[in-house]
Amino acid sequence: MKKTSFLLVVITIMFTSTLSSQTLSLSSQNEKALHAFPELPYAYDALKQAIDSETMNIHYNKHFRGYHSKFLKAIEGSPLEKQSLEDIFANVSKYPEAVRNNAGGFYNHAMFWTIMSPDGGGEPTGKLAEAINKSFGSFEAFKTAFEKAAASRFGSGWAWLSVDEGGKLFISSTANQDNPLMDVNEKQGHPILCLDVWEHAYYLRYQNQRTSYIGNFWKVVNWDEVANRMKK
Ligand code: MN3
Repeated sequence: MKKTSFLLVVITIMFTSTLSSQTLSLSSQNEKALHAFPELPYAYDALKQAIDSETMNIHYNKHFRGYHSKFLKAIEGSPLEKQSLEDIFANVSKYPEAVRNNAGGFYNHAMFWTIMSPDGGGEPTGKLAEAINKSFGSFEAFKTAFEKAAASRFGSGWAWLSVDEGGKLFISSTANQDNPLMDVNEKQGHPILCLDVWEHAYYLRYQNQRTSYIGNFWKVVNWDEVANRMKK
């Protein structure tokens, strides 16, 4: 009798734990499909030519993770849970402020990590170089215009290089966590390069020297990824 009830308890525990691990793997699979939290594609100190390890760690683990979890909370139980970020941005003016801020914060940072690389820097080549020359005259002229957009953004925001409807490149800057995909912009486009100019992105190392941070950014730009984004 004692043996039988012991066996029952063991079987029940095994069954319950199998069930809950199945539920767990199912929900993490769903999360993988849409709005999953991406891994940082390099070590925290990998971009030290431009960004110090401590800033990268705090930026990724605190700020970025915060936007992601607040975004999930803001869309919880709404139809937006099944929409891509691009679709959400196309109508973002209709949604609560928390969706705009946190969907933006999630998308912008996820993109920012990928357009930088420890093997980055130098100059773009091929079709991207051609497109930059066509739109801005030269790579140097493009850099100057992008730096101006990044440096002159008052308060917190981002600088962008995007492709417009006609396939032409343009530079813009947005406030807070807005981005060029949002319907709140006068001119919308698909972003292919971005730079975070919030103080949290550079203050530990550069303090008030935003222009030094912008200057060092060019040393880590992943032009291959920017070119990939232009193709899409
Ligand atoms: Mn940031």
